[in-house]
Amino acid sequence: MSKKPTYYITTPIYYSSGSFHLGHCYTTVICDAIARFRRMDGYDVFYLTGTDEHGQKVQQKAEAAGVSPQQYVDGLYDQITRLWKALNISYDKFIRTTDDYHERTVQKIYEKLLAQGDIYKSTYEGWYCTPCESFWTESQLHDGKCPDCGREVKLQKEESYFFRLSNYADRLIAFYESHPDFISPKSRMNEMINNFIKPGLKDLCISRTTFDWGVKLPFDPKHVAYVWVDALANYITALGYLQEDHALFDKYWPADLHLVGKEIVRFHTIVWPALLMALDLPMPKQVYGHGWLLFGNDKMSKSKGNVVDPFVLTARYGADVIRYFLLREIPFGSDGTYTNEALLTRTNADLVNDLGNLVSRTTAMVTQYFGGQVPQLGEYTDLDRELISLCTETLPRVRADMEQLSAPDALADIFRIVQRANKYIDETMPWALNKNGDTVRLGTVLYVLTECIRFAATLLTPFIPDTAARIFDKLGMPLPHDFGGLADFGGTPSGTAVHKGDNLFNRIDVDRELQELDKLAEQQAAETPAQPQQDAITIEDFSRIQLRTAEVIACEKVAKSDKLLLLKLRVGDEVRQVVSGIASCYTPEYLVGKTVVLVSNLKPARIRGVESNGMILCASDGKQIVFVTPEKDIPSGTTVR
Ligand code: ME8
Repeated sequence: MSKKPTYYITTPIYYSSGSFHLGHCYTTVICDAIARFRRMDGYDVFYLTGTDEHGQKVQQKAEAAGVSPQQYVDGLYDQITRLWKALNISYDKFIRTTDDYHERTVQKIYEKLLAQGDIYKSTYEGWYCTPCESFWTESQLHDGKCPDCGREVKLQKEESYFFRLSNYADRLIAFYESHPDFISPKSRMNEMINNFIKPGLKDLCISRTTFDWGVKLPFDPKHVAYVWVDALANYITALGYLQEDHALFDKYWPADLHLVGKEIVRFHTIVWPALLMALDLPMPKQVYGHGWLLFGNDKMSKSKGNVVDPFVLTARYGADVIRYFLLREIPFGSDGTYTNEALLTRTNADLVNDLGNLVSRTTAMVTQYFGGQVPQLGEYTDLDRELISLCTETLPRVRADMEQLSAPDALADIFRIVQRANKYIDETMPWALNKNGDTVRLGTVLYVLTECIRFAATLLTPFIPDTAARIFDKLGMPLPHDFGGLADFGGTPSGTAVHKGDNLFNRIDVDRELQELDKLAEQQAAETPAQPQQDAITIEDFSRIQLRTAEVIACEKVAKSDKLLLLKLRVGDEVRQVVSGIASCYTPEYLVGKTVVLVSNLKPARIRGVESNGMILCASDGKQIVFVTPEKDIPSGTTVR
């Protein structure tokens, strides 16, 4: 027997920094359908997914939740693995970037890059987007914000290690040119070359010192690995690269497909190949950047509060309804919109009407007219032959669609069998054949229909595996593990015992269900605790601000200003002068003798030429300003926290 060709497919590893929404399921469900299709089509498949558990964002979220980063990522790991189970995801391996073997290998990779001169130490100065864990230069920002997600960026200056990415620009372009399918769809290749490589590739900052939730660099442990290098390495560490047991690496690397969302194509087609070149490893065959699942006009995203909960949807409708929608409705490579209505309408049209009806009508007629046994086959007519050709031509079509990774086209092709078979029932009118006692023709018609269902269900197995299994159960046949049974029309033995059983899918009353879903969403919103703000500060951040009580011992107006007062404050043993913009609400006389709260470690500043050494805390609603004061007497200079 010849050895099976290998096929290594990966999803990105998911950030462990929030809960998961339907958009997150998109990449994983598509990869799952591709992986299942390839397995049935004779490949030895390795499907990898996992979680991206390090980084500043995770550390901040854990602090905000009052748990350790490890506890935090354990919780999210638990959540995502439950989600993949609910969606029937058939991954071969799940990697966590906190796994020991991964961390050790990332350290070895850094050591190797350092030893060969691909890494050097310098100072990073530039802009950082924490939610995207991305570095940007001033000129790359859009209106001062992150060009990827539009959120605030922070100016960072820190000692860092750099990867000599700039050395790889020419080799990258040459590689893209000689491998035109490497970046897909094609438009994304031009985007990479024109927007990122041609303007000049800068060396990449690949270590951080301002937090410690990451892989420590073995040669300088106050640095942790940049989370994107740590994350990208998962594709090879999971296979045993630089480890004692590297059999999987030898067998499966290079990857056949890294399927990723379009916003992270840049990391996968510039940083990742450059790192692989530095490590002298073969390039992955393809990086495909798919579009987004939109909710209204926005990318579905937890931070934008438009989350559709996949746990709720899978529990309510089952994995296959959600899988089918994601695989069929969103044109591959482009963005697609999610609405509850689109989900329900698509389910009713394709799964309830087309597929469900074909199976229930056929099994009901076999039961009614032939006591539940697949009848004998008579002579085929031209009409039968048309349907038979459609069935036998569909596997090559679906194979070609899946070569292009297009599940929507593959499903459209498979459903052509289903739709044509439903029409065939109307054309052949088995009930009339029964009435006329034409048992031979009736038997042939029902045999042809049973075979059509077998063909469609076999081809649907990678996409909606539970439904396919239920159909085969009704047909009294084992679920096929490959497409071998599609070589010939006529594979079903006559006499096979069929049973109708429950409907595959029940018709959904769309209006009523939409109301139910709205109610559920309201309930969920009421139960969901307010999300920590995007730019939430840590307790350490807060502790850098020194607040102290202070007594106003003198106060006067600042010359030529209607707004400013100059206050003299006693802060413990010290006297300070502070300028405050509260003249519209307070007279100097009123303030003398009052206790205020002072930000005592604010950098001194000159306001209208007058030195101000601190700031007093006030609340303002836009109309009035009131200063903050302790509820009871307390000595001046007391710490406030
Ligand atoms: O990017 N529509 O992780 P992630 C479609 N940790 N796909 C979506 C989506 C949406 N609305 N929202 C998210 C990361 N995704 C990194 C990857 S890999 C070395 C490191 C997709 O959890 C997104 O495009 O933010 C990506 O493919 C996947 O979910 C994980 O995103």
